[in-house]
Amino acid sequence: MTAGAVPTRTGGSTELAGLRRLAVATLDANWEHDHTVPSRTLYPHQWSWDSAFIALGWAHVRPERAWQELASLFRAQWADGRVPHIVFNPALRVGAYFPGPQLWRSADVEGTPAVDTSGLVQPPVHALAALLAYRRAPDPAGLAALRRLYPALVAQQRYLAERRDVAGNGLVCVVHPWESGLDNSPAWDEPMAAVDAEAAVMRAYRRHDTAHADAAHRPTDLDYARYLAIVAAYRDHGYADRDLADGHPFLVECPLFNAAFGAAEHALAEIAALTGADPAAHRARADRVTEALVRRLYDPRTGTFQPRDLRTDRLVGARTVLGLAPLILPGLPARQADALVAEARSPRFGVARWMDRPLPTYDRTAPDFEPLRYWRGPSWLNIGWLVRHGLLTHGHPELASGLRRSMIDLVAGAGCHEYFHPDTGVGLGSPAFGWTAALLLDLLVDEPAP
Ligand code: 9WN
Repeated sequence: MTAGAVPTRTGGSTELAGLRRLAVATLDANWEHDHTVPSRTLYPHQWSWDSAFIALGWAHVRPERAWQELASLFRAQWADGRVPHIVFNPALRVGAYFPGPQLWRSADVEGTPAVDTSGLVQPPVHALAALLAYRRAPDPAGLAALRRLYPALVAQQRYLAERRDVAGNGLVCVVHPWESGLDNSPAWDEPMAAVDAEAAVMRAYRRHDTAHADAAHRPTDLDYARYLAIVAAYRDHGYADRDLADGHPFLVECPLFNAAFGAAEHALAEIAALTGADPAAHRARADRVTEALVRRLYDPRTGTFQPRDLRTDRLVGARTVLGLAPLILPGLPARQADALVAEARSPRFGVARWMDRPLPTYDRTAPDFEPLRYWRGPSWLNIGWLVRHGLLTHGHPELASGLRRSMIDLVAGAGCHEYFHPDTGVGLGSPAFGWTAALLLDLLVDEPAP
C-alpha cells in the first residue's frame, strides 16, 4: 500500500493499513450481488452517485466490482437516458426504505427498465469516476468496460442537456432537492419555502430513516412533506420534462450538479480518446457548460457560486459548499478559481494546509449552521473528495493534502460513518457507509495532480 508521503495526525503505516482493512471490510459487507448498498440499514437499495464514488473505491481492491457496480446501475437507465437515483432491489421487503417503489411507480411509465426505480437523477459524477477507476486499474478488462459504458454515459449527458435545460441557457435544472444529493442543504431553504405542504401529512406515512438515525440529524417532517409533494407533482406529470417551467414546484440550477455535468464532458473526452471515439465534441461541450456556469451562477459580490432559483430567477443567498464544486472544472477561469480558493480558505470553510477542523457543508459562521443535521453543517467525505480534486486541478497541492489528511483523520477517529460532526469529528448517520469507505481507499493512495 502507498499511503502517501505526507504524515497524517493518525500517524504510521500500520494504522493506515488498519484503515484500509476497515474500508475493504465495509465495502465487502455492503456488496450485494452486483452493486454496493450505501448502508445496509438506512439505504439498502442502489443509489446513483453513491455507485460512482463506490466504483472508484473498488478499483483499488477489486476492479471487476467497479465495473459491475457501474454496469448494474446503467442497466436501469431509462430509454430517455436518465439514470435513476434509486434502483430498488426487488428481493427486499416493502418498507425497507421510504419512499419505496409504491410511491414512484416507474413501471407505469414507458421506456423504464424491468426493475423498479425512482424517477429522479443525481449529480452525474459517473464519467469522472469511471475514468479515474480505469486510471487506478488500467487493464484490458477495464478498457473493455469503459468502451461498453461510453454510449450510456453519453446518453446520460444527452438527457440532461436536452431535457433538463429548463431555462434554455446551457445549464441543467434539478427538479427536486434529492437530485442535488445534498437534500436539506440551506441552499434549498428559499426554493423549498414556496412548496405548498404541511408537516402533518407525514402522519400518514412511516419514515424509515428516523427508525435508524437520530431524527435531530435528519431532514424534518416538513422537509419530507415537501419532498413527497414534489415527487407527486413530477410523477403525476409522467416524469415528462416538457412544460416544467409552467408549474413544477421546484426548479433550481445547482452549481455542484452543473460542475459534475461539465466535468463529465471532460472525462468523456478522455474516455473517447482511450476507446477510439472522437473527443472534440465533448471538449466543446465542457467549455460551454463552464461558460454558462460562470455567467449564470457566479456571484462577483460574494466571490462564490450560488444556486439559481428558476421560479424567481434569483441566486439564493446561503453560502454552502455547493458553491466550491466548480473547482473540479479544469477550464474554470483563474478569476473564479482564485475566488473559490479564497472562499475555501475563509473561516466559513477553513481549508488549510493543516486543518484544525474538517470541511463543513455549510458556512460555519452562519447563524443557522447546524453541526448535527445532515447537509446543514456536518462533514461528508464525497464533498471533501470533490473539493480536493478541484484543488489539485487548479494547482493547490498543499491545500489538497491538508484536506486529505483531515478526511483520513475523520475516519481514523470515528470509522466509516456517513457524516461527521464538523467540530468534534464524531461519527453521525450510518456507521458503515459505502462511499466513505470507498473514497477513503482512494485517499489513502496519494495521486499526482490531474
Ligand atoms: C434520498 C444514499 C443517499 C445519498 C444522498 C443522501 C441520502 C436519500 C435519503 O442518501 O439521500 O436520496 O433517503 O436521505 O442525501 O446524497 O445519495 O446514500
